[in-house]
Amino acid sequence: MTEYLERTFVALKPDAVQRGITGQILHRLERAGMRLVAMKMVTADDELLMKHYSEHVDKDFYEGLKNFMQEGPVIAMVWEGVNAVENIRKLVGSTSPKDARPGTIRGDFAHMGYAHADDKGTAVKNLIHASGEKKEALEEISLWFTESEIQDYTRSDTAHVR
Ligand code: IDP
Ligand code: MG
Repeated sequence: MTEYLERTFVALKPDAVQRGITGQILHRLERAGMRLVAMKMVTADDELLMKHYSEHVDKDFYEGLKNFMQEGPVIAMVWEGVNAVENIRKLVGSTSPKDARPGTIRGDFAHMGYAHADDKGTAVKNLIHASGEKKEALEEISLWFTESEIQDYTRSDTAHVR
């Protein structure tokens, strides 16, 4: 891999699965030329979520976030591409769907803001998680996947996208 070819961890949250829009979201990552190298459906237990969201466990919204993430299964994935961490965050959009720009996943498929979510006692339902930086990506990939679960194959458009 070159310095710029990266892997990142992505999870479709329970709202995306329950709304039946996983295909539309995955399509956006595929059409940008990202390569899907691992995927599984997981019901996240308390321990996995505490590790995944270790930076947030002490925050007021953690209880709501935990409940939201356990409303149903998530689709956990590893995606690979040039500057994949930054590029996928760009496709995902801002954390609060209220502020996420049109054209992003969170901006196009959701609209809830922090104030409304806090009033309801839930996390902002924003459809998708993507690692925020390279170090976080490495940690999250090894938390959710074993090395043997990560696959290798050639996308037919490889010459053009990486
Ligand atoms: P990110 O998912 O864009 O990286 P983080 O700040 O890491 O955002 O927060 C993790 C998740 O916790 C968010 O995606 C969102 O679902 C939820 N969240 C973050 N901040 C708040 C808040 O202030 N109120 C309610 N939910 C929040
Ligand atoms: Mg984050």
